[in-house]
Amino acid sequence: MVSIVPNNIQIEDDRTGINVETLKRAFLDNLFYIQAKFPKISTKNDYYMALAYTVRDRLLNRWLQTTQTYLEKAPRTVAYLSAEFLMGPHLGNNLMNLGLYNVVKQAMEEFGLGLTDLLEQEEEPGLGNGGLGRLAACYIDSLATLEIPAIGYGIRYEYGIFDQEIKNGWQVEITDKWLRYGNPWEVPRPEAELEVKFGGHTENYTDEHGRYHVQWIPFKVVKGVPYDTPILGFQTNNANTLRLWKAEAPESFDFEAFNKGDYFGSVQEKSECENITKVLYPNDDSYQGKQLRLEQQFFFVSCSLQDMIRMMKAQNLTLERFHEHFAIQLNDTHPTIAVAELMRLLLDEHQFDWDKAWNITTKTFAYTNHTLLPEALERWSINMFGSSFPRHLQIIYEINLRFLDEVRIKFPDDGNRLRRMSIIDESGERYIRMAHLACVGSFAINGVAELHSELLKKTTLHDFYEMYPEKFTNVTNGVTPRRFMVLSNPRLANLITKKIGDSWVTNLDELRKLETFLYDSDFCKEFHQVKQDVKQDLANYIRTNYNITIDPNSLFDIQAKRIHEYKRQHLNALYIITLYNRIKANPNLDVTPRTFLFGGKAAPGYYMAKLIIKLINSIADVVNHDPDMRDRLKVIFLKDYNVKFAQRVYPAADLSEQISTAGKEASGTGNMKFSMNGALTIGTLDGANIEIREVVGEENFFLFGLTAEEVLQKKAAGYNPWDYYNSNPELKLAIDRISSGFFSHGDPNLFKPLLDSLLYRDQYLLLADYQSYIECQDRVSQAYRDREQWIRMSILNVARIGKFSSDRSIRDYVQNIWKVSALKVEVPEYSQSTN
Ligand code: NBY
Repeated sequence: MVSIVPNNIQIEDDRTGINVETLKRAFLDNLFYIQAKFPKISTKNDYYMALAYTVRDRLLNRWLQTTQTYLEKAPRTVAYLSAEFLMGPHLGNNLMNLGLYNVVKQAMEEFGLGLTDLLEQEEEPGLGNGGLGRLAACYIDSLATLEIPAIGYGIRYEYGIFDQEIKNGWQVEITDKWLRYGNPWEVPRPEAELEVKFGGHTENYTDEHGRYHVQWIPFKVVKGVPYDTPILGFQTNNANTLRLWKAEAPESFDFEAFNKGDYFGSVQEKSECENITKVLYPNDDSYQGKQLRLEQQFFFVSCSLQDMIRMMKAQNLTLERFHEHFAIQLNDTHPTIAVAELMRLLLDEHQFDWDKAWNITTKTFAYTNHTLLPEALERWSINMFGSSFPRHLQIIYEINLRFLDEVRIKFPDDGNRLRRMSIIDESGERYIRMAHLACVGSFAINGVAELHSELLKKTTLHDFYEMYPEKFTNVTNGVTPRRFMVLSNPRLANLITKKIGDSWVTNLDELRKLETFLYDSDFCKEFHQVKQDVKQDLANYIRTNYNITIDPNSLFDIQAKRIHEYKRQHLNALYIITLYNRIKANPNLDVTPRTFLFGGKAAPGYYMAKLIIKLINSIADVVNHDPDMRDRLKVIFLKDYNVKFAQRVYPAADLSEQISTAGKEASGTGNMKFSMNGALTIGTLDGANIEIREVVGEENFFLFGLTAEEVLQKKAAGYNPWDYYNSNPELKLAIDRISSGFFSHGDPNLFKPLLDSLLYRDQYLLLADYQSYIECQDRVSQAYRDREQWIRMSILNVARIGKFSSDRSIRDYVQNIWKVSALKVEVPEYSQSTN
């Protein structure tokens, strides 16, 4: 291999050197030449930027070597297509992965700068909503760490998920201007731009061989410009690429319009093109049929597929082998229009015949489902879809025609089945069912936890399971222990490493070795001390930012996730009110002091979720100001929960709230992050909770509530929430306290919609699960009093959580779905040579 590092110029020290003196010089150099500042006039952000560039320089050699290696060896490559990548801050992660954390910390200290302060400066790229986007980020980390050739393809939203403020207890959304101060981690590649078509019509023609073709004549063309971010694995040389697409107008001016004097018209057209990647839709687990959203999906999918085809050409590979070269994972149905777009590219632009194109397509895609909630399944109205993508509509019709023929042969005389399975929903206004297209167009279909994958086969995708049983599989989610243990909880990581060495970081099952120390009282003390110190850190943060003092000796009970009725933050709220009522009734009651912490954003259009936030803040207001509650109960809603803040929160939890209605949470991933950091879980038998309980041991997990099956039975039997309200005095009192206006300055109407929903529908069975939850919470309070036993339970959670490393998930995908191999990147040593 030819070295791509110029060896005739002396770049070693300034750009790649890693001793303290070199790092300091490089930092000052970047401050001067990139930020154009000298220390005296530098802001914190200038220092952050100078450091970010210093670190980026030290990534580039690995990144370019990786790119070159992949280009030369042309290995089978994973393309992870996701409308969301919720990466979190890059600087700390890159320092850790490069092994430069400590030396850089020292270098900064010698300038009188605190590294933690600089890390705080980074505005995280919030290019995702919640679990689904963060999962993509964890998988990108594991792919690089496992040295798997992979590309993450997505959208470079100019505005990511909104920033949340709380005003008078209500959520207020602020636009996320994450690019305001520039993004040092991305490299724009305007030379690699591509064109994407929209709208218009199709025309048929016959070529010189008498073959029939279709041509798409678009109404408009938009340019896609890739922005690349290196994703370095943990202590490897492999740095994969996250390639995010930005939409731009084809030319900066429409000269024709300009010449006609329509200056504003031409500028407007430009801004309409750029609208496509302007903003992330802030809904999680519910979709809205917005045309711009569909255009976002097609835009990034088309760019990505064209990019893959272009790469194969550059490597002199024939497109006949597309499916051998790429395994494309569809992260939910959001990129599923890729099935039709790959067909179009092969048919119309590369003259494949249908069967050949379909064979390639269906050997390329694999589909991950993330939800069973019917309101979250994407469907696009035929009219809307056809107006933006007339050619794709034809292709989808043809796919459906052939598919239904197949169904007819396998299941003769079953008209209902045909109607149920059709890619086109014809029951009223006609819709395209994207999950059906994904199932038909993919060779593998997976859910994200065992229960979820089983329920998919039994319910939502039952017909597809009967049609294609061999396509179905499960890959239980996982999370990266690098970001969520090593980086976010260095105290715990150091203690673990001191005991069992450091190989657990890439082989998380090794945490099992901690079980040997379960009755080692010194270890238990140290483990407890780590938790106390981390809780103290969070308490300090809360005192500084909220002016509320919380006691690190109280039980930190945390529910941090998007706000949704099925996640049941309001069930947690009902328990707080119950405790409050008990103490009011008996001020001398001996209670285990608790601090209830909530964090999470509500979709801006989701009224009920916003009302839940208001309820929590209203309860907090009353509880925190009631002298009877002092030193016993505190309630805090932490605003603007994001990845950066999550890294502070997981380490400090004693108790993790995973209380969704059984059968509704596909997996959950926060549950894993809490448990990894030694929190015990109070949870239902839902999503990955079941598997977490299985591995940590049922005696180390607080279980309550109905099972998924019981939930269905109860509903079928005619569930009536009033029965629970009328027969449970504590529940009645809690609800009555809200409806009386006790938490709303006497206003009985404020929370009425929420209470009506509970009493008249209660589709998530809060009232049915209330008693079981209360009793379980009381057991938690008891258990926390025996601190030594609690610590052992906590240690066992950490020791047995190995299964939930995203490395394991990625190995599952690699072996069972993608069939790709690792390719180690070699980086020639050059930093000593000066010839
Ligand atoms: O994906 C979540 C699931 O709720 C959770 O159980 C699972 O652990 C996680 C990872 O598999 N789903 C999720 O986060 N979904 C979204 O964020 C989302 C975003 C957009 C849309 C739908 C869902 N949309 O239709 O626009």
